[in-house]
Amino acid sequence: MSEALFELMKQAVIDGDPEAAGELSKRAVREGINPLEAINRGFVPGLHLVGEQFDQGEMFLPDLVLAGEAMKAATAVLEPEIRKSGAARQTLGTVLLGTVKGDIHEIGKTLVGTMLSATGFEVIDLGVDVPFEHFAVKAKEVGADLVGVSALLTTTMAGQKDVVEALTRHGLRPRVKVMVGGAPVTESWAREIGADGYGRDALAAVALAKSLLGK
Ligand code: B1M
Repeated sequence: MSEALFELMKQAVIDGDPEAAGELSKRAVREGINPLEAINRGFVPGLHLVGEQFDQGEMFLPDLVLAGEAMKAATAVLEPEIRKSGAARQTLGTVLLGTVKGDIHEIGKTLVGTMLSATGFEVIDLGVDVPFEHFAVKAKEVGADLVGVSALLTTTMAGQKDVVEALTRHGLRPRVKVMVGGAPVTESWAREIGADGYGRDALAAVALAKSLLGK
């Protein structure tokens, strides 16, 4: 039953159809399907397929844009449901989150933020294309415990290192922890740039944030 719905969700992203993606998300909510599962098993496989076809020159930038719009229409319905389901209400810590300079991919970063806030972290999302220094200035201003830096492009990953360095220059390390993530990012990259950890996906990011802050 859910499998058929997940297949329609995947297709809505491939078709770049925000209206269908939104409607299917509402249907998932009505049918009591776990919203994170709808994202991960329904919509994300569609994005992966679009990404692969774009890579192979079988789909083009407008397809990527529309697939992104469809995904955003889905998360606009599903992320508030994830937040509602958050059981923990005490603050586990303050997380500053953003996508690094030069990179405008926001879907994965926003999902990580939603999961963190549903778990009980206070999340301040700086958005996308965030200058390195801004992470440090803001971290100081809000008293962040953890800075999360997302990068989706091999060309912008290097910016995660710049953020670690900016935090060091501002005297915030090692007190303020750094978590990195995004499709091209790996555990060894995190180690190489002096970050405290790498989150493979939104669930792993929550587990990592908890362990880094000793929760
Ligand atoms: Co872009 N894009 N894109 N794109 N795009 C990729 C990333 C790409 C892999 C597609 C491909 O070629 N196969 C490729 C990168 C290649 C590379 O660098 N090796 C690519 C490219 C090339 C580009 C452009 C350069 C295209 C162009 O202009 N010629 C351009 C760059 C723009 C820029 O940033 N400067 C571009 C633009 C775009 C759109 C704007 C059209 C759109 C984004 C829309 C938006 O975000 N509002 C877009 C999209 C949609 C994609 C794909 C198809 C999907 C990304 C996504 O949302 N995934 C992507 C292909 C792919 O990833 N398979 C692709 C779903 C999301 C839930 O997963 O973001 O991986 P993800 O996040 C996961 C984990 O990575 C992790 O948890 C999340 C949830 O599980 N995670 C973290 C993420 N951040 C984390 C942070 C953490 C911890 C975990 O801690 C802080």
